[in-house]
Amino acid sequence: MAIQSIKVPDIGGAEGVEVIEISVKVGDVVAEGDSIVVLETDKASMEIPADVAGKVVAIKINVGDKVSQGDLLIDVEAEGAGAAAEPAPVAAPAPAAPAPAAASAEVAVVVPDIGGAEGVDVIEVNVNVGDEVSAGDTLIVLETDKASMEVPAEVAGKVVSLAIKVGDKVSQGSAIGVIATTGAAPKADAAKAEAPKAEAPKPAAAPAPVAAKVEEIVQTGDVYAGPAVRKLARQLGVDLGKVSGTGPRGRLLKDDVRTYVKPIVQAAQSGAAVGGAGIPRVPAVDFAKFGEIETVKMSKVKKITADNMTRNWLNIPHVTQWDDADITDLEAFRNSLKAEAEKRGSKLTPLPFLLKAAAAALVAEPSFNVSLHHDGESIVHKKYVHIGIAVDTPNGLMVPVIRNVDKKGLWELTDDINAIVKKARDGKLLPADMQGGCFTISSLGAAGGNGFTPIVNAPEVAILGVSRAQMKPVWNGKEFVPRNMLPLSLSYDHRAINGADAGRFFTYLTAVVADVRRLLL
Ligand code: CAO
Repeated sequence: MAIQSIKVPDIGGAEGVEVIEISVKVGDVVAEGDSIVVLETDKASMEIPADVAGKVVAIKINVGDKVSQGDLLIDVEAEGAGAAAEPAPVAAPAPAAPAPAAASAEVAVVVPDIGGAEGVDVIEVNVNVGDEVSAGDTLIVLETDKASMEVPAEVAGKVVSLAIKVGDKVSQGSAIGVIATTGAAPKADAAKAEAPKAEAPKPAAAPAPVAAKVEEIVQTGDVYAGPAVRKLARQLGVDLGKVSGTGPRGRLLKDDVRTYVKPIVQAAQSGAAVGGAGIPRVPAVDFAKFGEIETVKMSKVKKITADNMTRNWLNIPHVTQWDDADITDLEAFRNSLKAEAEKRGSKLTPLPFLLKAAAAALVAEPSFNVSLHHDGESIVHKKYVHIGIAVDTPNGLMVPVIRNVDKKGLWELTDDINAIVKKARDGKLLPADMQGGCFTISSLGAAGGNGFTPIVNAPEVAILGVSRAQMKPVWNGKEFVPRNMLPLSLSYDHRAINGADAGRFFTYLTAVVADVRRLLL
């Protein structure tokens, strides 16, 4: 049998990236290219595909683990290997030297009798592969509508694989994982214990499972939560009455407590004036009282965007200025390039023109190409011009960054935009694709609207909002003439930028948009 390990591939240098999903179980057969694990950073999620086909024999990570390039993910028995003719291998080959004193055995751990409940949610996995556990330690926590159940380890030893993850539904007998015992073998027969198979042993080889510890989920006042959640809240000093529940029927989950606590801790650590924590929460409302509803889980990207927006809105003193840029001539130029764009196999929208104009304005007004240093005492001036573009994707809003915009032509920028937007919409952006921006453009032009207040994307200090261009009557000193006017809104961080700088930057930018020949000056 050829066991091959699948490891974390090159993920663009990202370190300590969170495992948010394990898409396979022990026993699954995967084809090359099948997604096995999903990793997620603050900015992107990445599906890691199997680079070898075969049967999954061990899972080396857990949801919530942090991994980097080269870390082990799963072991597979490669396809075509393990033919019947091959002898069954043993975990430890017969040693030439005297056998070690302690016998070891691998024990399959299964869900014990849980009172006949079926398809019960796994709400916690309390151990990782490689952990040493003592008999009685809680391995997993299950929760039904009525009760939560802690499933303890029946033997002491090392967790060698896990066949379960948070969110799985299990019933009595479902596999939890495998524990390699050391010292005295468990109740299973000794012969088996001395020559255990490397594969997960049959549940029958395991000792009788111990009973789950069952505790009722109780409703006290407005709080609907299980004991594990109450215990966590007690440990953290959280008043559960202030936490919104996202579980079935509004049940409070551990993640709800963590989501509540995280911004308070972050604000305290950053020394910021308790960023939003002092603001009363919006009270929970039972919308079902008023009519039919459907509650849908937010994607991780959406949750992160919500956190970032709140953080940026509360921490940055925003000022927004509005202006209309005359794009009549720009549009004429763009239309004259349409055939050429088609020949190149691309489409030329106003966006690359806006990127060029913003880059020129950042060079002309370097007070915009800065970030506030986290020491609160200095300003970082950037000598490069990288600009982020807000992209609407099925997962939520992503802001990939186009590099060296000041040095690129319209066609190169068009190609860069097309490539990065596709990557964003395919969910393939790497953290590095979204880092290093100096400024952001958020274009809602195609969607419509006269104007909006974009939120600064910290640590950048300014962002340009683009609304829908429209023909408008414009006074030219003698008469009203029809001109194609593009509404722009510029939000900036008033700690870094003063109004006079902003006025100059905006005037420069709109002048370039109105007459792109200025880019040559
Ligand atoms: N006014 C009128 N029409 C506009 C326009 C504007 N300001 N901007 C673009 N258009 C037109 C384009 O020219 C194109 O029309 P044609 O096909 O006739 O040429 C059409 O609208 C569609 O453009 P597009 O959206 O495909 O391409 P884009 O380059 O303008 O934008 C992208 C690309 C990725 C920025 C955009 O698709 C997107 O995702 N925008 C959403 C950003 C967002 O959600 N921001 C909110 C952030 S909250 O602060």
